Order: sequence, then C-alpha cells, then structure tokens
Amino acid sequence: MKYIQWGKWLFLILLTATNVRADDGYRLWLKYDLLKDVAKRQAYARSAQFIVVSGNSPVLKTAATELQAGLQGLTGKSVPIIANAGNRTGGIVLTVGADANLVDDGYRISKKGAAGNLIISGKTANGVLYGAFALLRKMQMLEPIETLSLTSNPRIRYRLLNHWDNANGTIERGYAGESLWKWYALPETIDPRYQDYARANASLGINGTVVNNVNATARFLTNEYLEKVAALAKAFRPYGIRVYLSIYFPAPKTIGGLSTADPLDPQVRKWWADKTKEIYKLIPDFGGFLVKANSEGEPGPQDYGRSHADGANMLAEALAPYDGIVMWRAFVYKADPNGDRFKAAHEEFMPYDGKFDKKVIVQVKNGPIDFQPREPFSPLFGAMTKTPLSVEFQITQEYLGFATHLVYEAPIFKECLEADTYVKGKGSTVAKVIDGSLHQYSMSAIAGVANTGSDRNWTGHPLAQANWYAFGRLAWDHTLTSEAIAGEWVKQTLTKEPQAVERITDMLMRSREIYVNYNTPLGLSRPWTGVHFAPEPWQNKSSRPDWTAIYYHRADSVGLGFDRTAKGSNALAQYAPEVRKMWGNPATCPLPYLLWFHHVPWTQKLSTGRTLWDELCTRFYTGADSVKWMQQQWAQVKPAVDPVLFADVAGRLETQHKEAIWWRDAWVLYLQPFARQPIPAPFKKPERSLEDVKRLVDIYQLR
Ligand code: BDP
Repeated sequence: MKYIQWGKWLFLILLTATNVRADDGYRLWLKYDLLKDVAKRQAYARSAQFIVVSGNSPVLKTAATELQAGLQGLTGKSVPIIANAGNRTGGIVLTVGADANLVDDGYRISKKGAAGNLIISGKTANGVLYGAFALLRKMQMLEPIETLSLTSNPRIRYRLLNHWDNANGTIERGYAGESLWKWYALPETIDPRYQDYARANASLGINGTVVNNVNATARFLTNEYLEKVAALAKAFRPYGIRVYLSIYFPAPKTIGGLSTADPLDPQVRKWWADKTKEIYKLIPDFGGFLVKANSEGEPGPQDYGRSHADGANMLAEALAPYDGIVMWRAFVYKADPNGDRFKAAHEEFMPYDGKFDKKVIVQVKNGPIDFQPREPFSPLFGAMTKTPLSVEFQITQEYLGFATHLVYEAPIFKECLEADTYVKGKGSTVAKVIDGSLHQYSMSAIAGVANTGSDRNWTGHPLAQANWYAFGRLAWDHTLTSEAIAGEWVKQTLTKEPQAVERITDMLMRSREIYVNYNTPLGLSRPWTGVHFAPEPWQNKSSRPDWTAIYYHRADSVGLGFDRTAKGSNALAQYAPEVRKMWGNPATCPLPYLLWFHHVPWTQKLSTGRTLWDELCTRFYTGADSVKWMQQQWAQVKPAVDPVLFADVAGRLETQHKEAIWWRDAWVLYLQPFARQPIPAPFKKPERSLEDVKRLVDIYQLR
C-alpha cells in the first residue's frame, strides 16, 4: 500500500516537473518557453550571441532587455548586452538613424553578409523596440531569421487602447475583473503589472492608452489624480506608450469654480489652457484628450448653444503648444421618437466637416449604431472628407457574449476596414480613409475599447486574448488577414503543434459567424436592454424609444427589419450612390445586412432559396448547433494545449452552447406568432415556452 502511495506521489511530482504545467495565461503571447526544436534553437542562438545597444534611450534599453529575455528563454543560452560589437559577428545590433524608407515608428531588420550581424534599425527608438518584438515573434513562430530582410511601417500613427475604467476600480462593459489601475495606491505604489501591460501593447505596436472611461469624471483632472496618471505614464514610457485622458466637459465648473463651461468663454478657455499646462508639467509626453460630449446624457458644448467643433477646437487651442491631440467622438444621438438613430452621427457632424482644428480627429465607431455583432460601416467614413477620422472598435465583448462566448473579432474589424465607401470611386475603403491615404491626412488614428481587467489571464476568456492581439496587429497593418493573425496568436500562445494550430485557427475564424447566427442573423440588431447580454426581442419599454428592442427589429404581421430605403427612414441616402444602389435593393443587398435596411415579408424567398422565416430558423438552429462543433474541435486539441487552459475553455464553450440554445429559443418563440409559420424541418420546436425564456432573461438581468 505504502509503495503504491509513494508511486502516486512520485508520478505527480514528475508530471508537474516535466511538461504538464499549469498555464494561467498571464504571459499572453510573450511566453518565450525553451523551443523544443533543438536545431531551431541552435540556429537562433548562432545568430544571437550578443546584443549591441548604445546610448541612454530608455526605449532602446527596453528593446535590448526584451530581446535578451526572449532569446534566453527560447534558446536556453545567455545573451549578453554590450555597448560595441567591435569585430564580433553573430549578434544583433540595435540602432536608431535616418532612413528614407521608414516612418517614425517603422523598423528594418536586415543582415550584412552571411556572417554579419543582424541589424534592427529604426528612425526612432520606438521603431527599434517594435523591430525587436517582430524578431521575437518570428522566432516564436519558428521562422528562419538567418537571412531575414524586412521593412515594416505602421499604416496608422496613433494606435490606442481606450479603457472604460472608472476611478472606483470598476470597468464599464468590462468582463475580466476590475480595473488594472489601482488608483487608491497610486502614485506611491507601482503594480508590476503596469509594466507587463505596457510590454504586451508594445509587442503589437500600440503606442497610446486612454486610461479612463469616456463617461468621465472631472476627478481625473484634479492635481491629486494627475499625479497618479503621471505615475502610470512613467511606467509605460520605456515601452513607448503615451497616456491620454477622457475629459468631463464641464470640468471648469465642477473643479474649476467657474460658473460656465461654455467653450467660447475666455475664462473657460484659459482654464483649459492652464490645466493643459499643468498636465504637461507632470507628463511631458502626454498624448491628449478623448471626449464624449452631448451623448447619452454626458454634457457638452451644445448645452451652451455651441457646436461640437467649438468644443473640440477649444481643447485643440489648449493643446496648441504641445504635441497632443483631441479625439472627439461622433457617438452622438438624440432621443428623437421620429428619427432613426442610424442617421444621427451623420446629421450631427456633417455640418462641421472641415471646421475642426488640425489637432482634432473625429473618432467614429465602426458602425452607425453601437458595436453590434454585425453592422454596416458608419456612413460618416464615406462622407466626412474634410476632417481626419479615426475608427473606434470594441474589443471588450459588450454585445458578444461577455467573457463566456467565443468570438474572434478580427473578421469584424476587417469587415469594416475593407468596406468600400466609394467616396472617391471604387476602392475607397474605410481603411484608406482612416489611415489618411485617401484624403492625404498625416493625422491618423485607430482605437480599441480594451478587454483587459484584473483577471489573472487579463481577458477573462482565455481565447479573448486573441482579440487584443488582433486589434494591435491590425492597428499596425490593416492589410494582414484575420487568419494569419489568428495563426500567429495560436502558435505563440497555445501550441505549435500544426494540426492543433489549424483546428484552433479554424474555430476562431468561424466563431463570429456562429455567434451572429444564433444571436442576430441577417442584419437583426440590438435586441437587448441594459446589460446587453441575452436577447430580449420583446422588450418594448424604456425612457426613450431607441432603447427598446422593438425599435430595431420592427417585427409585425407582414415581416421583419428596419426599412431604411427612401420609403422608410432613408438612412441609405447617407451613403455613396454605389452603396445605396446595392444595399437599397433587397435582391442585391448582401444577406448579412438585409434586415438593417429592409422590412422583409416573412414569406419572401431569399437568395438561399428559403423564405425569410425558414432562413432565420435555419440560422438560429445551425448557429446554436455549431457551438457543439466548436466543443468537438476543442476536445481534439486537448493533448496539444495546457490542461488548465483546456479545461477553462471547455467549460466556457459548454456554457456558450447552453446559452446559444436559450438565445435561439428566445428569438424563435418571440417571432413565431408574427410569422405564423411552423418551425421548418429538421429543426425541433423549443421545449420551453416564451414565458420560460423571459423568466431566464429576467433572472440574468437581475431585474
Ligand atoms: C455603449 C455602451 C456604453 C458606452 C457607450 C459609449 O453601452 O456603456 O458608454 O457605448 O461608447 O456601447 O459612449
């Protein structure tokens, strides 16, 4: 008996000490575990015997130490950092210098002669840092580096995360724990996690972060909080990351003691100029302001009869002496019972096109409504030609099943970026609008609402790390494919075993469409209230009509969908004629957008050969069934991934499957009395009643 006990213990100890090790996800895609492939390990070690760096730049030093840590981890060899290569070869040289082929943050990796050193050069230290991470990425993916020759420039200048984090530690629409920022302990205590956060971002080329919620409080502009923000900025600086703040427009009143926040009032302007000066004294590389104004109850310049341009330009004037910008959000819509919320941003902003200061960029959400699982691109991208625009994506899964549902978002981002606005003829993609190339703007920006939180694995769902990763990679280069990015992430984060890589990449690639199918197929949108989790298509009461579900889906005895053609709200008129023509005709409108633009009769035959009702049912049912497929795929990769992570994802997929069926049932049971059609074979009628589903949702919403 004793021997058996000991044997068991020995086995467990061996198991723990060898390859079965709990992976808590903390290291993200920056694992740098010793490579199993010995030949590769040796080849890398031969090309990386030392690292040369000179000068005092903190960012260059970061590049060197990151490379050193990565190389040592991957090859198992120690790699010294030296100041001068002398005659030595077989090392990596980091250098900053003029290069006509590079923009500020770009990098070049090249080798002089077969035996020479590998040179990572940049026009700026940031460029070198990004080059160092690119080299590490190549090695993590087992690509050859001996003959590497690579030039890479970011297509967009300001690549930012937006944190919707509050001073009390909560995160608006955050599903991965509390805020990373421990305001109560700052500025004295610097959580080591701040540095890990910065390096993860820098590894992708993200160069800025807005640390507080767009629904801002003035508190962040008090001296007490600015010192805390300055401490964060100091922790991020060696990684080339600048800090930005969301501002509360009436701050001159709330904390400045003034009687107004009118942007044309000289005292108000002086207050902002003085406040900005104070900020730059504490944070010399401060990035600028992000503003949500006159939106969803947030105050703004319109409270004083002034325009968005007046408000933005006042802040731009305060920032004029410094290298900072204003990001003014276009997410603005009034409670108009007769209007169409879809049209609101265009209506509000078009009159001011060309009237914004050169330091202002207007930040537009990818779609016209609000981060729905699928939206057509915002018409502003094809209309506001005289103002630089940036795109705001949402990485956190507000409408995508929080942290339990698997949705890989690169296809969402790409769908918007590759959409053709036709504003300057065919090929005028949203990507070309926002990277500045279409209208020749040097100011270009992209923002992602972060999905990070205090959870040990940063993002709650372990596979949601891929969304942070994908946002960063696309912010650097929007021409990368979703699939290539997924493959990169999987190989660096989960496994290098080729079949498993292929399987997980496939799951990721299909996940968004699967979610859309059981959640909002064929262009349905916004079937929820407050917490934005489970669909509540029956929801018809709210303080404003555009906060009900029935406002969006418009189900009636005739059909389903929001008529936005000339016969309806005519929102289509906000798009270029080519887009209008294609989307305005139900026969040519792509099925994924159909119900965004048309009220379609239940019995209408669609291009799939099915009626609207049958097609909807098919999508709801196959969507929910496909989650089962994802579970099966995941089960097959078990031997190739960490056991703790495996179990975590397997559990979440099971929950997702249960909820997908429940959500399918919510829609089908709610819509059936309108459609007055049977559920088509081979699908079975839900076992529960609509009342059962409503009860489930009510419990979830805690109402
Ligand atoms: C919506 C969110 C809300 C945000 C708002 C915004 O539900 O929490 O404050 O967007 O972007 O999606 O301002």
